[in-house]
Amino acid sequence: MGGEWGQSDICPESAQEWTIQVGQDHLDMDLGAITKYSALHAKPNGLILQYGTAGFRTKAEHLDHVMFRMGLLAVLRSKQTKSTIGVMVTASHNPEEDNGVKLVDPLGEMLAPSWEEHATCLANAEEQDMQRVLIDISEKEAVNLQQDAFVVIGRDTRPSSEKLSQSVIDGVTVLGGQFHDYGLLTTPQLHYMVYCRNTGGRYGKATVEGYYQKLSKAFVELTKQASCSGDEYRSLKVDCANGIGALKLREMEHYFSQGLSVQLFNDGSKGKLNHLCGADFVKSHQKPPQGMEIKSNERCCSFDGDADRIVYYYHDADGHFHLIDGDKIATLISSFLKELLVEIGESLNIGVVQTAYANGSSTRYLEEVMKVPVYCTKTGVKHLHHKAQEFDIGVYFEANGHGTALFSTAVEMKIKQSAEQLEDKKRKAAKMLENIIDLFNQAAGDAISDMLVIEAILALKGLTVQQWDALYTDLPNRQLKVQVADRRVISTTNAERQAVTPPGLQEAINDLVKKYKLSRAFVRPSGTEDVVRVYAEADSQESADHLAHEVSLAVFQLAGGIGERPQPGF
Ligand code: NG1
Ligand code: ZN
Repeated sequence: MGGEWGQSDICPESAQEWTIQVGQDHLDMDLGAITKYSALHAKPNGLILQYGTAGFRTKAEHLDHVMFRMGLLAVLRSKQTKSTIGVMVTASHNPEEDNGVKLVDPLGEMLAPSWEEHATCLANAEEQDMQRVLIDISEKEAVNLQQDAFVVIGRDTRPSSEKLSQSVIDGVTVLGGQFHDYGLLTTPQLHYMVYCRNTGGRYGKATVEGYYQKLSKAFVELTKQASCSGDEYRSLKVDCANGIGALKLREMEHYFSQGLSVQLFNDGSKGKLNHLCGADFVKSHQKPPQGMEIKSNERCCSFDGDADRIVYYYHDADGHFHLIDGDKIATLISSFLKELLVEIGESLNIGVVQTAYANGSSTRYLEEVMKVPVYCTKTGVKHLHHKAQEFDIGVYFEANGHGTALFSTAVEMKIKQSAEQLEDKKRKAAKMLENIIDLFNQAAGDAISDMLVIEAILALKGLTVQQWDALYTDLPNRQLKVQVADRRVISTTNAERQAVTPPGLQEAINDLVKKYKLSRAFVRPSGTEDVVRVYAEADSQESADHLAHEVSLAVFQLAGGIGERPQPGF
């Protein structure tokens, strides 16, 4: 989320209200050392940041104090949960000058909401109040300060990341926490490490080597069973957004090369991170990245800057660009899983989780053709992840390509048994499912893991990228941003599909939507940028564009727009 300079209303307690209630326990915090080190990572006066959809994100030069303090917080969280906690230094698809940080909870999940609030309070406390906030958090959360703490740290390839991760380490160390610095990692690799460490190695080995081996073994096993394995279709062009994905894919490629050959583009050797390339650029501009030459019908994909998102695309014979986004990825995956379950003869409950940004055609296809129940949650993977945990098999994807599949422990056990006990075709299908389960990163959406899952499914089903794309046709859509004085004036309900405030906005949107066929539109304040996002879809691109523009005008008028009025045309 963009940095704002002003008063925080998130932690309203004034310094005076913090009566000195330092209990015996807090003598275990070396307050003198904390003060001394904190001064070396001093907070710029008045800077207010919020732990948003994906942690803190802003210009790298404003983040030193936040990193130090997140090191402190990770130690408290680790002591409280008696588990390893992760800290990832990245700003994903944001420009190279930005950076960010997020904490990873014990099972590789996003930080619990109550701790997000603590993170915001701690990051925003002025220097003189910092200690008291720290003490308050440990009291509220009943942290046993004598408990050991262990924190693992990863970072992306931004020029600012190395120094910032050192500030995290300073925070961890000053509170007496132990740590392991993995150095350069993709975000999902760090989630994987945390998950492995907290499940006694059952999920996998907590090393990059362990990650490569686990995924590659599953992938090679799967592709061995594909009839067209090894032919010309088993090659893929990958745009790595000039980010960490390039480094890690290069390290990993020889592990899986017998099943797939990858050609890397935007590998960071010249271009700027996320600049005119990467999954976010391709999805939002609906065009190929720079620096990649695409021949017709070649299968291509793009990662984002920290390799937790992936989108596919190709050029058809007429040179038209076709994007295959997270919705179509979820459709491919869930239909394959459903087929395997039918083959094995298991009736497990499988659900797909989307957000309001999912294309209406994908939802219709999943519900009406595939007969898979679809659920909609608020934007942000933590919401999707939690919902997906409710099913035996939960597949979740944001339209932007962030997602994975989750399998309950009972399902994993059942499938393992089936793979041993069943015979012939059923056994083969169960083995396949066993490998697919291993191939998914169940801790977080993961571009490398998702890429291998998709490649395996396409190979096993003998599908070309065009056949995959033809499952359904996306409804034309448009996403826009509107600048307003305070985006918090917009509040929403029904998984962000309806605006509750400001008064009159939802009525205005309803009236506009009525003017177009197959149309839908909604607005919500972004959790990562200081803007209001507008989404519209309709039966033609022209209609979607018009509707999005008209809704932007309504937002501008009713929600305190600033700067220039939204103009038509894109
Ligand atoms: P915001 O800025 O809250 O819309 C964006 C993405 C989310 C999610 C987060 C975290 C869209 C419309 N929004 O959130 O899906 O990925 O960033 O990276 O794509
Ligand atoms: Zn990302």
